[in-house]
Amino acid sequence: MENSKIKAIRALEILDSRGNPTVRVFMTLEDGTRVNASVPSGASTGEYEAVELRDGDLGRYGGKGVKKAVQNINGIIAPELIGMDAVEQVKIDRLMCEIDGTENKSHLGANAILGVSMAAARAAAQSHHEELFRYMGGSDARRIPVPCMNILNGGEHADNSVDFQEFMAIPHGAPTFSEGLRYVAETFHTLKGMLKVRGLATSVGDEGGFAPNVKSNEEAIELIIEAIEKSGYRPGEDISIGIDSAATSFSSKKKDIYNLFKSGGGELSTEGMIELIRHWVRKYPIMLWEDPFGEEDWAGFAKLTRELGSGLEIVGDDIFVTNTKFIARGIAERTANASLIKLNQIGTVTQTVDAVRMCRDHGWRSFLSHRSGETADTFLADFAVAMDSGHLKSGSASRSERLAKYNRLLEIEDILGDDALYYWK
Ligand code: 2PG
Ligand code: MG
Repeated sequence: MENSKIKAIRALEILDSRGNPTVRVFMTLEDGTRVNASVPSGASTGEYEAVELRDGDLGRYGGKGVKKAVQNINGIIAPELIGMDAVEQVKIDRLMCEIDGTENKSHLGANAILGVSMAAARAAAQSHHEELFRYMGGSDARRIPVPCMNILNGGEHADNSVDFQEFMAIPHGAPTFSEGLRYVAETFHTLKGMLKVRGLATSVGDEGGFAPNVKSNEEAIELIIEAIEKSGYRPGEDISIGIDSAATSFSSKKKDIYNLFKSGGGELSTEGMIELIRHWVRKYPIMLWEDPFGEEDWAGFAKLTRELGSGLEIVGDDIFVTNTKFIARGIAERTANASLIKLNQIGTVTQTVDAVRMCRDHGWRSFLSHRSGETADTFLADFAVAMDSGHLKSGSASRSERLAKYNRLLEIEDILGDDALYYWK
């Protein structure tokens, strides 16, 4: 019989894919199981996300050090958790929230709490000789999410002329995950060739997508559609488009004014933005739109959902921050029809599962997501299969921290063999 009691927890300050400090947690169980888990970090963050504790010591990493979070794990969390069974995820997570004592985890830091929470899940799975996706999702966890590949980056993730943060290629028409991944990776390579021919930059943004200085946001989507066709795929049937405007990053809170300053596109009201989206959705094969409005523009979200929600997945990221309090309001007010799900926005595995469950219970989809600052940790891939979310985003077909998750999904597909499922809805 495995003894999955926690024997030791130790944290370390490491660097993420942007070279900024983040937290890695090592956990050892009584039966000798030893795992680690690393915490991601966002750039276009929502105001109400759980707090990522940073040292603020300008003498180290420009204030971005996480020594305090590490110390909170080693000095406060570890002594409380040692002796608990790693399978008791809900108890472990609840206890950490109680010790923290704040609503937004600002005392211990969501980066400290989440690292331990993820490590506990991974340790419990390993101790019980289970794959992580099966340990968390049960024996029927077998749907591999459609990879929404962010092949063109803008917004706060790239120094270019594109306002919208992410342009995703979604291979919903592929027969399997591995074929879908191939469809969009090939499209990524085709796009690179097209950019070269046009004399545009082929350097990549934070999530591994290209970041060219195109003339308008519209040119970005047209390039992608051309790349899909040139790769031998049918836009709208094999591959469709998803957009994350990350509109909070170019909105003025009070006035609901959107300033497309990167492209020089001028200012748009909420109504003007709806008009743009309506026009794009009519013209292009767009199936998903994340954060079309800023986090304060609940009315804009609801209006768009009323108008286009039957045929378009409208995803709230900054507005819901993976928090059941905001998702519940969104469900009551019909703000959207899906929520983005990011573990570090809320800060524990249990609360993230709660957010997914709330979505499922009300007919909403949950869209599992990495952060723009990542590590090689592949927890997200297993988690997405366990949550049966049907789709996930983990950046582009470049940068190893992005591909690590897609590669883990290839492994899971291989483990499942003929039992693996792959479909959009
Ligand atoms: C987003 C994410 C991930 P960030 O806005 O959806 O793509 O970006 O991690 O910077 O918040
Ligand atoms: Mg987003």
